[in-house]
Amino acid sequence: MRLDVVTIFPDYFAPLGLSLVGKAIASGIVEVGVHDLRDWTHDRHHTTDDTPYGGGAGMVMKPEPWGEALDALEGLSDAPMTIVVPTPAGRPFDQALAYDLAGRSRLVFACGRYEGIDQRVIDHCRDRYEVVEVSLGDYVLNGGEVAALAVIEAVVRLLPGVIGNPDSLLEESHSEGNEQLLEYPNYTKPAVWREREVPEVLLSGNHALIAKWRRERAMERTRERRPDLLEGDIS
Ligand code: 6GU
Repeated sequence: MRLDVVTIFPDYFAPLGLSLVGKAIASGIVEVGVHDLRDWTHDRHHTTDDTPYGGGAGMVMKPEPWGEALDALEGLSDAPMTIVVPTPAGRPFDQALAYDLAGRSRLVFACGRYEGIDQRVIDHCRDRYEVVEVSLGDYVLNGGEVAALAVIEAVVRLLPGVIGNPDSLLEESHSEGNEQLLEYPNYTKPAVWREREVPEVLLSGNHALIAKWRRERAMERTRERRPDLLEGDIS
């Protein structure tokens, strides 16, 4: 998979060199390019935004640098581009969308400020590429960079060969749709820590009993914290 990111803050993407995503890059499973939008400006101040037509607070990103940037990126690979636009006005990002994006050969992240990119850029892209506007949730970030990092991590860990033990992915994929529950609490050694004991059932070696206990804890948590995940689920 090839990933490109266009941003006015390329430094935000330094962490891509770390951890699991960094290893995926080093092993060639994913190829990443981070590009400074200002490289496609032509004025002495490298202007990327301007005041909104119709008035209002904040600034809107100008279309011309975006048009040039995306034209330039198109030439870097033959794979068809999916443009991912992080925006609080987007479709809620979830595991199903992460699997969808992981199945594509080329993602281009267009990171704008939260007031957004001139709508004509998105419309122009929709005529030429697949476009997915994604939101991480109902809160506002200053720009798309942190959201793009989150989406990239969620997607790259699904690529074949990235996760050492694919069983952990299997468990997740079984927990799609109405089967989705929050994870049960986990414990490791020591068996007693600051007078707190690990639940006895987990030390029993009785795998059926352990599975039952975990499902009950997961159900309890989900009912308490995310009842929306249980809607329409009769179990
Ligand atoms: Cl994807 N972008 C911005 N700017 N803010 C957000 C978001 C995305 N998701 C939640 N808040």
